[in-house]
Amino acid sequence: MKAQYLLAGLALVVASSSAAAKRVDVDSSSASSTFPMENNVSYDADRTSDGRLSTAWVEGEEGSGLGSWLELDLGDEHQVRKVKIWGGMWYSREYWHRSNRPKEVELRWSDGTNDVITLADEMKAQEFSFAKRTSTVRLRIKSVYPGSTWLDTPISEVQVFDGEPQDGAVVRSIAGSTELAPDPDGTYEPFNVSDGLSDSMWCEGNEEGDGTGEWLEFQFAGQQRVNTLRLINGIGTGLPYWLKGNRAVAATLAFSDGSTERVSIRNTMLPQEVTFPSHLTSSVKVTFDEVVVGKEYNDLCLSEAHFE
Ligand SMILES: [Ca+2]
Ligand SMILES: [Ca+2]
Repeated sequence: MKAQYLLAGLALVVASSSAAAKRVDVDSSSASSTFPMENNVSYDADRTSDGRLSTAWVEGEEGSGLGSWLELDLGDEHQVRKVKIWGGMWYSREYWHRSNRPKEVELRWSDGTNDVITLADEMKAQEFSFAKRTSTVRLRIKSVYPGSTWLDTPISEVQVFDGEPQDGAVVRSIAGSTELAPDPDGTYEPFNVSDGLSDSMWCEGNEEGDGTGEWLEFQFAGQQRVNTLRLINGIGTGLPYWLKGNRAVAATLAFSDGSTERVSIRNTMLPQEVTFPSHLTSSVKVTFDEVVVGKEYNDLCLSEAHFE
């Protein structure tokens, strides 16, 4: 949140890569080893399914931890279609470069078969498609891209999807009126409101103003009936950051038939549900009409937004 640039005047579109797929809740996680807790920061296996990029599992072996594994227990068997991985230490761009990043990873399924994937050495979420019936997903590190400072290999987050229809409206793309330029902490693109992570966010990048009048437009895969917007208002990283950014307290929802609804949004960091009369629509444009100004960054941010 250091530099502010207006990236584009009107619309920045980031397309969703996925068809309808439902995220599977991880029941429990385990690992071959874990880096010991330091300064009250845990590197346990369950940090890879806590919905936060700023936390990670780190193996606790000597050296690069080749052969170390992380296992996600899905509880029941699922038809797994996709695994999405945030490899390396996503706490910040600097830490990502200083730590190892996994390169080749063997995915072992509960029937004992496995697939080997190769991650690119890029700080972006990477998705891999499968058609596998399994109750567990074990990720075993076979090779790494070496970090510039630390030898250990972290994985920050893993999401598993099955073939069931997802809850809520299937989003094809999200456009924003403006977007804050990437900085050492990451990107602020519109699609960050749709990734299931509380500490990734869209922030408007208009140097003028507090975010009033800025908008996000959600394009759905066909017509969807919606009456609820689930959201995390502001910077969801944690209370100190949340207090620094601007939050929305009122918005106008415009639907594809031209009708609109005005809604109030609570000024809270907790996940909230905004309800409105039901509409059948192929898109919703959310224009933020009123904001509360934070203590430091004069930018409106939204961490999650899902229509149902
Ligand atoms: Ca995490
Ligand atoms: Ca997010």
